[in-house]
Amino acid sequence: MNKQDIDAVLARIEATETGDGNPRIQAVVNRIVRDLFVTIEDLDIQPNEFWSAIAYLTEVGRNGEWGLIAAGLGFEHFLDLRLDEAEAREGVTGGTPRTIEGPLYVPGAPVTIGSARLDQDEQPGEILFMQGRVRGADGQPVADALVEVWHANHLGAYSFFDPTQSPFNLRRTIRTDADGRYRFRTRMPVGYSVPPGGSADTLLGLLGRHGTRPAHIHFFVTAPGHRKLTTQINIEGDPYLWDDFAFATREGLVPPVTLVNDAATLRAREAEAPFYSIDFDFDLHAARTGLPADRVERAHFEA
Ligand code: MBD
Ligand code: FE
Repeated sequence: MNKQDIDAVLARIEATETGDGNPRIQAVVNRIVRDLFVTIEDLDIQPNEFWSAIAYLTEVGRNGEWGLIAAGLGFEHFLDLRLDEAEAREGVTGGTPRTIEGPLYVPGAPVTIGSARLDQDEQPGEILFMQGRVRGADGQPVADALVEVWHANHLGAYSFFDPTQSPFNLRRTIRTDADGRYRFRTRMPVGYSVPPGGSADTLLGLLGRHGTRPAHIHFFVTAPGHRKLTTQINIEGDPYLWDDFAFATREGLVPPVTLVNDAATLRAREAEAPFYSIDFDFDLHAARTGLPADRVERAHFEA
């Protein structure tokens, strides 16, 4: 079909809208429909292809993999880049880089002050201690900040989604102490891969891509008067470090990992074996009006 004929059918469809609709939704939906009509025309999409796409979208809705696909197709990273740009336009630069939340956060983890032990289950994996400070834009430590942390186990599996782990294993909320410090003991995570045979796996396979993330630890850092930080750190040396299917690795989020094996420190930390240690500070921006929303509302799986 030529462009005028496509414009004519789109105009007929849009003309059925009354003033009662939501203008934002009208603008967004009409734009997406237009872009898809043009895609169907340009790529000569056949009816069988269209209906197989509908069946696929239906299946993804049923099996809850939209979050994986949003990450895997790069949408979630793209939204981060747009937030970075919007902040930079307002003069907000520097600080700890943001990176994607991902689909595996579960609200309601136990809260502790200053420190936490995340490996509540008996589980293998190298012991890891991670510690540091939350700081404000002025460089001063922030007391009473909330550091929400969640990550996968030695098999790349997250509690809640993996029913063999107890609820909230490897998930905690730590309130920083008077010096703005947090620390936790956990087990070294291993990279996550999308569920084999699932919708995300099928799609990525058809794209000739893998569905694996490098080992990482997620954080939300919140404190009154500061912008919420959503970020992750990656474990250096992971073969997928710069080949993340979700595009979340960023400069500044790959801290050095040191191995601690002197007997006195092991005893002091009550560690049964040599452990890894990561020092990492979170540098927040000051909250103020005129900046894009930092608290992203999205549906979560609920424990
Ligand atoms: C994850 O653990 C994750 O962080 C993302 C973004 C996608 C899938 C699994
Ligand atoms: Fe993750």
